[in-house]
Amino acid sequence: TWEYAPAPESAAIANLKPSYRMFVDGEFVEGAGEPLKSVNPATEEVLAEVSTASAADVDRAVKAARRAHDKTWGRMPGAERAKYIYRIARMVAERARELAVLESLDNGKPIKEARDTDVPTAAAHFFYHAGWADKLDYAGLGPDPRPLGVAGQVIPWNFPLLMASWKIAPALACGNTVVLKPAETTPLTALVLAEIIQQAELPPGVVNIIPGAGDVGAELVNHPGVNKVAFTGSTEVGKVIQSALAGTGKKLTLELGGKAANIVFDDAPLDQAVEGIVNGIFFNQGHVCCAGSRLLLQESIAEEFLAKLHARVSTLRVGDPLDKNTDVGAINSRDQLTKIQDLVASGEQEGAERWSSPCPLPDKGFYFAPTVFANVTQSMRIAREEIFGPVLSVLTFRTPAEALAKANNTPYGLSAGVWTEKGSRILWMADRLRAGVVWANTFNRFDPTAPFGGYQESGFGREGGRAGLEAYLDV
Ligand code: TXE
Repeated sequence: TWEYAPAPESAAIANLKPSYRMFVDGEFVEGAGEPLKSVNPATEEVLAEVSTASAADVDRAVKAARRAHDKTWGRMPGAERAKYIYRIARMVAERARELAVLESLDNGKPIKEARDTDVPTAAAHFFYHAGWADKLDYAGLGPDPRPLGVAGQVIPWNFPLLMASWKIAPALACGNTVVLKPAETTPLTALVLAEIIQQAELPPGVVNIIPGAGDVGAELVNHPGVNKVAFTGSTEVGKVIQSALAGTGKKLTLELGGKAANIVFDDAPLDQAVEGIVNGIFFNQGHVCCAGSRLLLQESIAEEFLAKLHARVSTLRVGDPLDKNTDVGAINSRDQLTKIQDLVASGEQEGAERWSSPCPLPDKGFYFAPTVFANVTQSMRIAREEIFGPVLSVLTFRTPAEALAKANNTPYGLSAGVWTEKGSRILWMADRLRAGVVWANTFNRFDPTAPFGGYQESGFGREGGRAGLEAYLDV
């Protein structure tokens, strides 16, 4: 073990404040809910106190969003809305360093990922959707599409700023107004985004950001003034929301869990595939809904591939998220760490062969060593349940048909990966894999032009691309 003390200048770069307030009707205000403490998962120290919304605050936010929709944003020409959204995009890019450090502090993710993925992709979502605001007639939905009204959005903690941008940008481009609830463990960057939105001079009430726990999320999605709900989070909560909304006439999109298969055939360029498998499961500590958490190896290369994989995973540096050389940062919360530990224990009990990287771990903070399970069978919990941590379950197959059957043997269906030199095999597999995204000879590539979303219990509706606009428009 080793001591980890975050560099004192990081708090200054992140412009970290001792307390944060919620953003309602264009103002930062104190919520009447019990304040929450946002913790740095790398040190277990409190970063800031954050005010949360009461039921009355949720109501106020929804009413502000309604007024803004009816009086300003919903009536504004698309070209005008575009100017505001472009302004947000530029301001996110200008404050990239601050946002990246704050995200890394609040979430535990490696700074190089916050810097190279989260923040630039967040800005890209605003740039991309700003371009749509005056072109909605060309969205392919029919002439003169209309906004739905007030969107109630609930997001998770794995990509806090990116999820907020991913949700807010298309809603605004289509003329909707927004009430967004960030996750209770990672509210800070969403509140800086609120500051950007205020400085970009969007009319009051167009975007409202109300921190709180699941009860605030429930209050929001069930509020009768909300016309559309967009939720990203656990499949369990997604199902609760879907039942609660039945019969209300509200539109709903759900982006839920996953158990993606990353399938390596014997003709794949193995070293390249090792890199892709490592990225697929250890990126963001495996806190990724589309993580490649099941590795399917063709039997003839399984032994060689596992040896290469262990060697590569042993070189991953785990620790201080703010160190630019860190590959795997902190687990976002103690609860999530406990969930990972429980599932790993179940894998051992059920007879899978555990290998964990011998890397040293900091003695404070929530950390878990990158772990690979071999000899996994399809009935084990680690093959079926979403672990949402740096844990890979390895299964083997002999034929493409067997690979396909195993890959599809899951109630989820968010993503999959195929590694082979054979183009025809990629097409054959992609055609038959029940997953919203199939990556070929790469993994975890995100782009605002590409619709993202799941099959089956991974949810429904798409985010991003032209298809993503459908979730925010009526014709
Ligand atoms: O999720 P929750 P948790 C999976 C992952 C993880 C597990 C639990 O496997 O281990 O879920 O994570 C809000 N009505 N994913 O407990 O509870 C909550 O406040 C409305 C996969 O963090 O679903 C937060 O803002 N909202 C996933 C958000 O929902 C409610 C990302 C997500 O929290 C609510 C996150 C309710 N009744 C977890 N209850 C992915 N798809 O990427 C909670 N919330």
